[in-house]
Amino acid sequence: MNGIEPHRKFEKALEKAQGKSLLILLSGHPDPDAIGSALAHRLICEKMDINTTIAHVLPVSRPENRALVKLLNLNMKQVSDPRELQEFDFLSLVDTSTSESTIELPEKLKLLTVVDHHRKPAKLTAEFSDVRPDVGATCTIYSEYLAELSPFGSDSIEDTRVATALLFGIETDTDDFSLATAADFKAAAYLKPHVDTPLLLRVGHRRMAEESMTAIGRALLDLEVVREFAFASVGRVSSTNRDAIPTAADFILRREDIDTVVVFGIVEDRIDGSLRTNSASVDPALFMESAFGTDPQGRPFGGGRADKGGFQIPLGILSDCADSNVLVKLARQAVRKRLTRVVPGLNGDDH
Ligand SMILES: [Mn+2]
Repeated sequence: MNGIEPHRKFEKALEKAQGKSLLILLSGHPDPDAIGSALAHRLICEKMDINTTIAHVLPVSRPENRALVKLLNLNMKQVSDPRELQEFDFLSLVDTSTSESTIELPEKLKLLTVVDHHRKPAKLTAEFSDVRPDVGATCTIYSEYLAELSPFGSDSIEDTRVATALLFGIETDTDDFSLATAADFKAAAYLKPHVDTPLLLRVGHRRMAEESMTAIGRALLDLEVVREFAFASVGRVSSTNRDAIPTAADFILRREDIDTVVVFGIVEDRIDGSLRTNSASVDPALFMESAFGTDPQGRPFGGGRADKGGFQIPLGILSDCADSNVLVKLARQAVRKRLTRVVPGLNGDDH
């Protein structure tokens, strides 16, 4: 790294928030990488006399993520009303560079820091940003910051909590280290002596809600395959079990003749989908944008990184449709139609 090291610039940017209040707003459904990063961010802020709150709009949806929150006794605030954000002066984003789209942010809230490992957006207006698409997890970057700015002590409960969450974040974002880079392993080695291993084992024991398993069953029945591409609808799922969608996508991708899969469902008032690929020629972000385009504000409906992506499309007035079966069918037709733009051979009729 040229010039001043990133952790020093990060610290310098945070100095602006000293004595003020800072919001870490997680995007989407908080995942372990975002949660671990947020905890590390808060730990650094607290030592700098910055009053810090971790908040999220959408619920923590996967059972293992709920277990993480519960077992580590994490204090995160779920917000739904923009007025709840009025008290904050500064905003920090972790594991994303775009702020949560389902809530309107107060104008005076200033974006102070962005630390992420997804692809950098064209425009980024944060005071400080450290975006490294070449590392497996944002928790890896925060582990480096912590090692420099707030090294772990030997018997602090808070340090154990943060180290455990960070390691779980790296573990989940790198598919149990199979996608981990040298930087991720280095961070994991730093964290390991401070981790509560029995707790990590309990959290990592992945359980699935009944509703999710049923939804995955529906996706398998709905599966449509065109050469190496597959897509399927899980139908309607509650926002608590929204992760049935990526879980189904991960599962279907294991089929040996498929290299790219899109699974979607209806969650509350939107179509919510996941893409998974192990094809060298599919770029998830490009795939999403070519298929689904952008919203009226010019923001893409979907985004992605190397091997995965997601999209959310509001249903608008269609969400008033009382007949869930009709709605699921309409959504399937609409998504399928869009996919024909990027999947040659997916013409013909819906089944
Ligand atoms: Mn991540």
